[in-house]
Amino acid sequence: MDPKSRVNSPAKLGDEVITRGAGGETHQTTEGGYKTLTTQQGMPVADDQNTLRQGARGPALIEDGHFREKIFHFDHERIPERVVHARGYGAHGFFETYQPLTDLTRADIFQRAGEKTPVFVRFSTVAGNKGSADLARDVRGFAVKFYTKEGNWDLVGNNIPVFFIQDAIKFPDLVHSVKQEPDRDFPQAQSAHDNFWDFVSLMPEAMHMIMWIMSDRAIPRSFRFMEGFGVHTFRLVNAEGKSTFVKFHWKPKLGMQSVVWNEAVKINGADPDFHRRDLWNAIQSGDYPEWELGLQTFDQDFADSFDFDVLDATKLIPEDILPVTPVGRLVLDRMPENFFAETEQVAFMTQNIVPGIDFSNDPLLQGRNFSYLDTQLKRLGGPNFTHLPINAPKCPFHNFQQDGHMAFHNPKGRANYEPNSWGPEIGGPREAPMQGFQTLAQEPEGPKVRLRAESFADHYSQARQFYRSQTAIEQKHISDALVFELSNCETPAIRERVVSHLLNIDGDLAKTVAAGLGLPNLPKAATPAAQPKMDLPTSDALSILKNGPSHFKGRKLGILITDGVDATLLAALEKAVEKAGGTFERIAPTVGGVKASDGTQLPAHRKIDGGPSVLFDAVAILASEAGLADLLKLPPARDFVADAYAHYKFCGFTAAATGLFDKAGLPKELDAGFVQLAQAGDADRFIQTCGALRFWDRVDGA
Ligand code: HDD
Repeated sequence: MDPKSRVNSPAKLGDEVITRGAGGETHQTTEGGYKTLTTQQGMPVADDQNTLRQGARGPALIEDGHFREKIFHFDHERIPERVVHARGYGAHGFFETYQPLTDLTRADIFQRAGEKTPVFVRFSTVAGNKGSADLARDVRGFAVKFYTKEGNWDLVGNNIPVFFIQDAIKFPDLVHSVKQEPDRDFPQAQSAHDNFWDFVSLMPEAMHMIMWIMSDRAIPRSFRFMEGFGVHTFRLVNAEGKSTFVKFHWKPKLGMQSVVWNEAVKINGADPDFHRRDLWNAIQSGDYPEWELGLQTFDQDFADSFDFDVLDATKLIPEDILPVTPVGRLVLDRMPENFFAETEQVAFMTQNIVPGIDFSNDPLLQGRNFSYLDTQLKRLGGPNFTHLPINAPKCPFHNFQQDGHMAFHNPKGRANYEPNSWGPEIGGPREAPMQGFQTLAQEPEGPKVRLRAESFADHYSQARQFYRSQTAIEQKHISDALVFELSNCETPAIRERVVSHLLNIDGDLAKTVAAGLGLPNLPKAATPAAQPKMDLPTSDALSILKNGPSHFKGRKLGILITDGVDATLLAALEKAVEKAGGTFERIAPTVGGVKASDGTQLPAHRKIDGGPSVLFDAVAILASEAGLADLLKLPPARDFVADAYAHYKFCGFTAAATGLFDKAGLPKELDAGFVQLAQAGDADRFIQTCGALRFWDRVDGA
């Protein structure tokens, strides 16, 4: 061997060498105990640093099969990203059934109390590309694959209970309008542009959903703190064939929480992976996120008497009218071992249901049932994507489908058709009329038509109900969001058209938005397709803040420290956070940390530039008199407190920290969101205070 080709050989790289390869395990290990690097064919590789060439400075040779294989594989690593919901993050876990629901459904998953069913969940944003930032203002996907004993059931939902459109035929238009504009390929992961608002302003049915996505629901603090919804009306069918309508809800055990918009914008810069990192950290540290599955069930009489059509996905059924009954819990306790193999290749399909669950005639759901199979074929490249471990059922499965690209479940034996007369041993599977899935028998309703039902025509009443159910703070966030988004639209007529719809939702909202946009005159209200029912009772369940938690569990404290930090106080604070079920990070002028009052060197988790306060739910500034000067020199330290103040965060502080507050321009008179930490005994009280999550009283003064 030419000694020069060994110059950068793996053996010289020590611990950093990672070996892999199909046949790697079968070879003797080399220097240092590593597995031998091989090609995909299992051939041991002697040199992975240099292509084969004619002379040390000569051209590459085509006989270099190892190089060819390596570069070929690399060139084919990518698959098409999802056309929507491209950016997502998944985790494994289980669903535990509380009580049998045999009266309602024969679905196997709901037959036994305490039954645990494995699940895979993928959360996502909708509009952005795979590499977009987590805190886009957007709907979040909440897709759950239940690996039940009678097949995979996919509940492919969102964190918002309604949708933009009523009929699936408009889905491509909706998605085109919100994605990057086709001529310029921007803006990325944003609805704040002309095409989106042009489209929705011409589709009044979107108005209810518009209220939701302009609300704080569209900027959740974490996947762990958001609700999920199946959105459509589905059916449960029991063993006697009796059907009950159902809407599915996921309620986070930790309560709901969102960020404020200015925070979202800054998080996207500071940590574009904020949501995925949060889920990763929670699960890796054993703090498993949990949701309860709740059902709203109802019969045809309820459906007939309800104000809206239960088949219309732009409408919800308020919980005050039909309470949500918890029927089980979802726990996420394991991250995928390989993101691509699991999270990227997982194929959710609304048409994956199991005996005991059935569809309603919701035209959006019906259309979705056509779409998902196509998209998986496109993304995953062939009909055998169901063989991938993440997509295969965990129960036995048998059929006569065969061959195709990459088939790795291949039937054995002679029979590949049925009926056949080969007997049960070699003849393969047969239908099971009693056990198998039976579609609920339904009479057709009328002639074949392309027609939207009259009962779908009220587009404003529930939008108004949603807006009016919010606290004043949340209403302000909605109007601020509308002003922000529409200000990014270049075409004045589009802005006016949106305001003309807002006038049908709430006059004050319309006026506030018009003023925020500087519209010289209010436009005329849009002509409704049907007279709206208008004044529906408000519903507290629609507000995040009316349902806020009062604890710090699952939340994170950012502790800004300096040299000379009071070691006892810091230890007490960290203990108090942990006692409350939260986590903390120390932030310091350097990541090497600080020398504490007792002389110990305390490492930091982040340098101040990389640890802005937007990454935390509350902050504590434990500056010492001696260390204050260091902070005053650092603009990010000033931003740390100025942002925490502007984002209504609770701030614990030492006397010396007030010097930083002055420099950051905070008011002299600190409000009750600031809690002085004079001694270790103050730590618990501060963390309890932080349980309110934000000091909203600051809103007017900020
Ligand atoms: Fe969809 C993906 C949720 C309407 C067509 N959708 C997708 C995902 C979620 C939803 C969570 C990501 C799944 C994953 O993590 O892999 N979609 C919804 C909800 C809707 C909805 C809650 C309305 C209530 N979707 C909808 C319609 C259509 C689609 C009306 C088409 C007619 N959706 C798709 C798709 C996607 C998808 C193109 C893209 C990637 C994928 O399926 O796997 O087929």
